[in-house]
Amino acid sequence: MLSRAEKVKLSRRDMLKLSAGGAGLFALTASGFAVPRGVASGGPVYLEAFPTSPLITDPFRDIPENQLPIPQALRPMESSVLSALQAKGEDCYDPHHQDCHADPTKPVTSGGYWDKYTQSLGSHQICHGDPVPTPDGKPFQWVGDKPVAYQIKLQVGKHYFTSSQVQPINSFGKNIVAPNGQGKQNLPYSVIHGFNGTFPGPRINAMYHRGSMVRFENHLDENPMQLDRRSDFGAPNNAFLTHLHNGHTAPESDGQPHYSFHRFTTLGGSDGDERANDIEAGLHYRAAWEPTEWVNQLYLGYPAGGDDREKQSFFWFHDHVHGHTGANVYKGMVGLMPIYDPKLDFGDERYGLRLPGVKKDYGDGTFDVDYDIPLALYDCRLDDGLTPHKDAHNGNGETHPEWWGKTYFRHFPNHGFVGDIMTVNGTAYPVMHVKRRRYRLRFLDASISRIYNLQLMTSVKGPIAARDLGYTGDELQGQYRLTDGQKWAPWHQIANEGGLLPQVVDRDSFELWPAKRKEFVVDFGETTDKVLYLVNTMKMTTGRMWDSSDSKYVVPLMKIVIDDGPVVDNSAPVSVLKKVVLRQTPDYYFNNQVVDQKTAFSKIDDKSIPTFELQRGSAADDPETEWLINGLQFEATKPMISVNRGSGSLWRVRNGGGGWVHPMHLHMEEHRIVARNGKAPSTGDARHYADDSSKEDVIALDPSETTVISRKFRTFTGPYVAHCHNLAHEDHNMMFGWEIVPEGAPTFKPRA
Ligand SMILES: [Cu+2]
Repeated sequence: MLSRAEKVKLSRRDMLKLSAGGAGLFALTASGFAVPRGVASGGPVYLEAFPTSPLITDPFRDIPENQLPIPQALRPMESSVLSALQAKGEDCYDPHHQDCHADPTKPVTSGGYWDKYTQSLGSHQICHGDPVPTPDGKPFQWVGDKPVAYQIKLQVGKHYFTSSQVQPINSFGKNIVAPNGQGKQNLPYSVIHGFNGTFPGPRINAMYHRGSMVRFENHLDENPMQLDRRSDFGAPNNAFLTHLHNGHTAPESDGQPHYSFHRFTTLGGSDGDERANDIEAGLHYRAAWEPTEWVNQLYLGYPAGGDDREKQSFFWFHDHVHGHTGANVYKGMVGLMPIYDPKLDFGDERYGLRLPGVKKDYGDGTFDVDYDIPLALYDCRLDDGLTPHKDAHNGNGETHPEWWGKTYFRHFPNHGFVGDIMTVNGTAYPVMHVKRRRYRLRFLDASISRIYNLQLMTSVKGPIAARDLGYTGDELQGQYRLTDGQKWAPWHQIANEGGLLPQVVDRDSFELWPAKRKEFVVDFGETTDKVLYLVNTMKMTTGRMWDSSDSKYVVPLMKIVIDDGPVVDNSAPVSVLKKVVLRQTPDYYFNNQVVDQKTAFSKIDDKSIPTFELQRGSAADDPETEWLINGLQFEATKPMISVNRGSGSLWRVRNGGGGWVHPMHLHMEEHRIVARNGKAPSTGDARHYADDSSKEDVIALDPSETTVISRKFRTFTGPYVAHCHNLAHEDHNMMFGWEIVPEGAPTFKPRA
């Protein structure tokens, strides 16, 4: 077996040299590609050089091949598939047979995991239909006697980011020829590892009170289309670990490396095989589902406490293999899961809150909703064949001309990873046709590091290539600019990632940080314009944080064409919606007591509150560690904090450094912001106000910012994680494990 050091190809010293590259200050070499300053002058050819993607020559073309893809609802597993699985002894509905490592005849009732959490590894701790708590003590109303069962295969697939031709350019923006000797040409496919082989993956439209059982299967050892799948990023063992971000989900269905460490090592009663040894030696990517393996993940559709006030609205599911989360997500492991509510928000604009949406019900537990559109943002870089490949896991500084035009990735521990092509639902510069009526737009930032500031604009001149405006280097990011954009601000925000807001909040523009979601009602009947552009105005040339503001940085992401003609719109007019309480406000907790906002706020300096500080730093025993929390790297064997099931408290989460921002994500239950830099949300930073007024699962942490949040830990026991969702930070250990133990069991807090 290779040693740990041999498997990690880049040493700590290499990392420090990398860091010397600084804040993405690139110089341009004679050959036309960018390298860090200080390197171009003759030092060793190093590392953090990015390719310049070829220019997409016909963006925003209004042709069928360039329409915005809108994922449609995944339908249930075929009954023949289900019966075949049952015949093999792999019944999705067997609560004790959750994965390919479980033995249905022997639910484990001993061992370290059982002793600590009183749960069996490989079993579902709560099933659809089980008695679960509700606020009034009445039985929780499950819909149907079983969850809807889905099958999702992790598959190799091909993906085209555009149907347009592309022109190879260098970082000066000048035309060059590709390594194949051709200039303008079609873009080749990029190989993805996707849910059912697509990017973005399938959309599951879920409904509260009805569970979804998703059987994820790893088929990444198969290549039926015989694609050229050589590349150098993604988990090296082709593993997946799917996390439903941020379902109220038991650890065994949560898809994260704290649980999976237990699942795949001896602590949980495994067999001490080579895989367990690898994981204990630090190869955490082996604690995930490898080819031929499968797992049934159960998403209950049960809000925390059975409480309507805890219902959320827009999940997404993505990969979480430790050390390779960024690479695997970038390689395509992204799926969308709006969750509706049979009481007020069930996808039918005639009833309940009357949010925009016309439902097509398939009668099998699945449905589609027109005028309710998910928009997943994702940025990428395409190989120029000239830029050397080398990062923390792969490459030796060689170039790959044969990979020209395909996705290029670096683990890039210093900053993060930003692309120069920005896509919506996997397509660069698409067109979306809409009618003059109200829509529900659900935004998701599925990027590794990029933060967006989004607006709608009109433009007479239309998009102009950044290079034609004289921009070079990092200023080429986004490829196009609007030079005469006029803002149209129709954003009526109704939800964030924590679910519906208490009330509609009007926005001029809005920031979207990695993994965050924001939902809006937009009324295209309020404008007489025919064409609008969705634009990004946040310049962010490295993964650290945004650059200083630049009013000329207006990058069009998507063209919206408003079609005239008769419309039917039964959704509530915005003026009506504004008078409605969308959501009853959930509680705050201090010392396991429900408290009001004022009391919670009065406790923000209390010494009993645990503090989690996000820091830059290294660790002697892991050359990949670039980030720490409370001085520690992620350690799957030692949770940083232990809490009792049913408890609730304040946590303090702080950005310990001035040079970076961190989207800090906490699994399991959403939190509420009690204070941001010592101020209550209503008096705090207006940029974050709408999120801070409700629940959320990602804290947007500005440089050196301190937040105090209110959390509760209901329903399940077991190991969870919290981590930065700049996936380059997460993959380099800005994560901590935490656990929920049964009521009355001993707990601990992080060291002061
Ligand atoms: Cu971070």
